[in-house]
Amino acid sequence: MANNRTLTMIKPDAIEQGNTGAIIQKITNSGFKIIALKLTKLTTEQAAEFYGIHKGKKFYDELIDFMISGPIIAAILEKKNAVDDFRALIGATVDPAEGTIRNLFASSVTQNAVHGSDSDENANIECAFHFNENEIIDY
Ligand code: DGI
Repeated sequence: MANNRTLTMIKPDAIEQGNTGAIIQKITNSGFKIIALKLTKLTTEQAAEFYGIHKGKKFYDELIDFMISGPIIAAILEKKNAVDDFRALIGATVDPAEGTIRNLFASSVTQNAVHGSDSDENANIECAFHFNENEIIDY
């Protein structure tokens, strides 16, 4: 059965450019319920753990430098079929479709405004990475 939770991060570029409100509005208007939310700043170690799968790739250093360059907003979103529906809302890593959050707000392939979990398994891991159970609100 598909998970009903996904993890998003509003990335440093989007916060710096003042796009946080517009992005959250698109997320909630698309039927996602925010059940956990925090402003935080990743350490190098945290960014390296979160993106460990990409270690060694040519874009890795740029990715880590970017993700620690300013604060991020992490959130857990709830919706039926959350992972796939949120990936559709944010758009692809490269050439995101017209009207998607990345199409509207990304500055480059790396500086792409938002993260969305890519599988139910990773959603569970990433939600636990950013939030304790007592930070998740049932309402
Ligand atoms: O799940 P995504 O965020 O869409 O993509 P991912 O998990 O494969 O990669 C994590 C981030 O790394 C992605 O949001 C942007 C960056 N990235 C991925 N592939 C490339 C890349 N950056 C550059 N410059 N070139 C890439 O091919």
